[in-house]
Amino acid sequence: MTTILPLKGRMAWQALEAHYAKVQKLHLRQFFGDDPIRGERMTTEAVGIYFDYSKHRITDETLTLLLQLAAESGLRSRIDAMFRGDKINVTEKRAVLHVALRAPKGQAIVVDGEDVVPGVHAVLDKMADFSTQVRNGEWKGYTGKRIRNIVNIGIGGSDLGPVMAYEALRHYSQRDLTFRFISNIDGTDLIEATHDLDAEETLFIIASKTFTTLETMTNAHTARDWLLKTLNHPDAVARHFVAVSTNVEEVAQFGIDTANMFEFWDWVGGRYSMDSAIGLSTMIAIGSEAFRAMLDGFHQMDEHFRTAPFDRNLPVLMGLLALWYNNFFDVQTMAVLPYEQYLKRFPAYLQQLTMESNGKHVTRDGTEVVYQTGPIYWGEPGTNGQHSFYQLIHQGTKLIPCDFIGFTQPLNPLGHHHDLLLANMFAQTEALAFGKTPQEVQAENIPAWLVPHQTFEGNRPSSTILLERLTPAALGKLVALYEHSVFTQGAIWDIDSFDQWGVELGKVLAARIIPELETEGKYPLKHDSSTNTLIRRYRQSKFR
Ligand code: G6Q
Repeated sequence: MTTILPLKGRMAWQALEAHYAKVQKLHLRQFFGDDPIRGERMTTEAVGIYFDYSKHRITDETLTLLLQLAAESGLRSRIDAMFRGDKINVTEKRAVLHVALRAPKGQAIVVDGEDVVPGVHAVLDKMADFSTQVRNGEWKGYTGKRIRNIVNIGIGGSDLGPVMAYEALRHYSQRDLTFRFISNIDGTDLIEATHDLDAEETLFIIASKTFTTLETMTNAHTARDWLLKTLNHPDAVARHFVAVSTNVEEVAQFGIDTANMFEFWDWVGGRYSMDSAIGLSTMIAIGSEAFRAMLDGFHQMDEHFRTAPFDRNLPVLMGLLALWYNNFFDVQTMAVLPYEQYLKRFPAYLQQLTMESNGKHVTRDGTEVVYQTGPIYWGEPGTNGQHSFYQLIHQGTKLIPCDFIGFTQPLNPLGHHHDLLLANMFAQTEALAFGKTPQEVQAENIPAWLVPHQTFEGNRPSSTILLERLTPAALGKLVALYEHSVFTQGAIWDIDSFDQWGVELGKVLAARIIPELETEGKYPLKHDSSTNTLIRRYRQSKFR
């Protein structure tokens, strides 16, 4: 076994530092001027995704060094360890096997002596059976009416994936079914999601890996009360509630028939679970065949990540580029800009995937890191963003690398809308890279005092990720692309990308304050003076 040095001790890291000093000021105008085929050369294509990374502030040498860093960081063996089912989530002592969720029948992945793939397919079959019954109206509510409304109750990983996938694949969804998602403990979420629904036609999916999460369980109990107010009999619960969980006891305790529980496993992290039973609402929306097509898309990207040489490996290249800016240019944030309205929730989904995974301050053995880890991800669909925050990306003082995501074929062809959409996307990548020089502005007869305002320095990097059509398979490929890019970065930083102690903390923090808000003032307050005063103010208003 080769020893892996701490990040800053790796030869490639040191070479990259020296290299950065040489190339940091070079301009994309010069790169493209010197190499007329850069825009063809610095691209790669795999599993139907065309990835153009030519508009990045890199030279061939940068890439060579980044790839060398990946090699010196043991990325290959880390990938193999994940796919083999090793317990690479070290702080929770768990395997990390979202890739098993999309492994085809017949492939074997062994965890603790057991091949997990047959279990995955058994749950998929059960989901398919249930989804079909809901979709074709065979699954009836307690009073015999067919189900028309599906409400997913879950939060974090048990919400963001289902919401994003539903929105992304809405084009393929069964239109006579209504889908709603409740996540927030704020009662408004539940009230607004249910106010116009008929309880007799409503099915709740309680999606919670642990089945103990405060928000989800509170919402689930309130939803049960809401249902029973109309249906008036405890037996109704079994017809109107199903569960997605790893916790059989709690599910049964709630009153859900465990025959209607869809299982998953502790080796599936919440933010990596949209392709597990957590995707039940997605499957009901688009049908089991389309869901399996999505899984196949995920699997194609998994295989690409596992087998492609790093210099043509999309997630590896993407991860290395993110690291280049994060660790050498000191970039703080990355924008994800889908030119596809159906992907409107994709940036929000990616925020959890990227930031919960790589927002870590110690390495796997607990040593404080001496370099930056996960950048902040954010974004909005184009062209909307162009009319707001793009100003800062073009002319602000911060460097923000962008991922532009587009599809050559529209799902809803309408006049020349799609040409206009993609023209905008391409134009943005061009303007960001090349800018507009003072001479170019002057040539337009702009008064001298306005020239600095209308000058664009350019040299703002972006990737362009182009696919043909937003199909279920394409969505699977895109999500897996980001999952493995996150993995690549985390492996090089030597952090545990699969735990989330910051989130666990949030789950217990409020517990102490809850009773203090629910009693009328006598409870002794032992917080700091700010928190005590806030609590008193709340109580005064509540018990006035
Ligand atoms: C994901 C996180 C977190 C989790 C939610 C919901 O990786 O762990 O977002 O998904 O806190 O947890 P439950 O599914 O257990 O309710």
